[in-house]
Amino acid sequence: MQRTLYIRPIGLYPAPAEDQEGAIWGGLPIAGGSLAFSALEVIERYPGGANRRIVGLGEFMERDWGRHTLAAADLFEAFRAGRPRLAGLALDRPRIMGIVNVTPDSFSDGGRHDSTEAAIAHALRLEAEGADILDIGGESTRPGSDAVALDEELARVIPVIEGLRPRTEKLISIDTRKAEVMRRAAAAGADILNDVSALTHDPDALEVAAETGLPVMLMHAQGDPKTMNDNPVYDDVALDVFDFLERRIRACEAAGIPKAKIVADPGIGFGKHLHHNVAVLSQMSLYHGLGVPVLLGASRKKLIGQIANVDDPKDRVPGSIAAALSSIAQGVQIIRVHDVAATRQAIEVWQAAVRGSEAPISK
Ligand code: 7PJ
Repeated sequence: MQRTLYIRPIGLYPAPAEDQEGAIWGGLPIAGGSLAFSALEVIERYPGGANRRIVGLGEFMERDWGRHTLAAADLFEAFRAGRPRLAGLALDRPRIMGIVNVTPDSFSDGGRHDSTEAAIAHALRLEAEGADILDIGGESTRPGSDAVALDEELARVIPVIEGLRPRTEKLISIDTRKAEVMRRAAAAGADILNDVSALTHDPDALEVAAETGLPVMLMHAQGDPKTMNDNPVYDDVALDVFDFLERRIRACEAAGIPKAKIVADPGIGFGKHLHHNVAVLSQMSLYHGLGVPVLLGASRKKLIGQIANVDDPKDRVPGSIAAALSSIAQGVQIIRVHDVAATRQAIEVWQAAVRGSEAPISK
């Protein structure tokens, strides 16, 4: 089935407390969060293109949407509905996922034990800086990178999860495309499975993920990391990504993973040119129509360097924060970052400024 109607909430502003009950005409809280939307971009897709127009919330509610009536009602309900907790974590405010890379190039070259200890120490530092989720990854999936063998990936990440588990109550996610790594990470105490292939890379991943009973983060990518940015092609990137994620959510549900345990991520930098990345970034609120929490991972990525002309990823922190804040302003619930302290500071000040209240979002 090819979707022909898409809706993107726009005009988001802090929801006044009394609006949370549903003052329809003035604006609706998005996904039960702290931002309300007052207008919608209605996108009608046809072969080879799409019409986009903006309608106020009142007009949207009153209008007869004809053959789109069911789709419009479904999408609207997806925007409106609150999101259940994810592995116990409330998603009514922005959450930070801190990146812990356990790859040989990322930590000391003093051998396996040293790199395990360094990764654990790094994760605990990110926790102290305010991360809500610690994302452990042993396979670099950066553009152009080679695949990592199963034994090597297990040897990198399992000792880190085992060592970290008794030392933190924060959520631990495992960033992997391999079913066996998922299984072993779950046994070692991981709380969430994060797969940049949306459980498509490993033929066993869907079944194994369902067996673990853990929540899954499904990311869109076009192609394999090695070659994905050579020649990505889309009809309309933001909508194609929506369709892919919708299909993968359905596949998960069919395999026994309920929607309440799914997070969707449009996959910035994965099989996307700069213009694709900015098209997705500028339309992040579209993905709330999937009816699940939305995740952004743009931290230090190439698009930041391309936009602002910054070569060294370590120098891309300010641009990464700008991307994070623009997504949070579109109601995105989880931001995956390297620089937790800086991102957290930015989010707290941004929130105080938009809400006119200095109460921290923390805890
Ligand atoms: C992402 C990821 C992302 C999710 C990586 C890097 C490349 N997982 N794993 N989303 N990126 N969910 O961090 O630059 O964007 S690895």
